[in-house]
Amino acid sequence: MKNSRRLLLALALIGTAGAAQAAANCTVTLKGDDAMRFDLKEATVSAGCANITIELLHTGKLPAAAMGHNVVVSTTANMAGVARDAIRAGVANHYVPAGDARVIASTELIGGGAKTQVRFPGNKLTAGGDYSFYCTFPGHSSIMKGKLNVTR
Ligand SMILES: [Cu+2]
Repeated sequence: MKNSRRLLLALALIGTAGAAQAAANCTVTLKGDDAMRFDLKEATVSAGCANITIELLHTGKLPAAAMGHNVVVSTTANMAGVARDAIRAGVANHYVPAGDARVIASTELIGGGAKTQVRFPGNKLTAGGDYSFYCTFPGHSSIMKGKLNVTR
């Protein structure tokens, strides 16, 4: 009787651990506004996700030409270089350098009231790596950026 109770407790603990693992985060929702801010400074996703979805909602009213936002994901080390080259890529390319291997994922550029999303395989990220998400509209990445934590 005592043993079976212990077994049940052990099973319950295993069940809890399993639930924690199953809570892999595969979706991030970011809001950008007319004050050039993202609502999150940090987000967490799992490299084990078949696909990771990053949603961007522009909660402002200004048009994309004046206050456009996108979300780009790269290693933090590559952020400054990508943001610099993004300006040359221009608005026609959503301020994302075309075919740039440093860009792990990127959304289109949107204006106030719009929303967009990008989906990419979780295995493009490495658990524990140093990644950032940011907006590459000229001048925005110095403020519109956050840390993307990656778990297994
Ligand atoms: Cu922006």
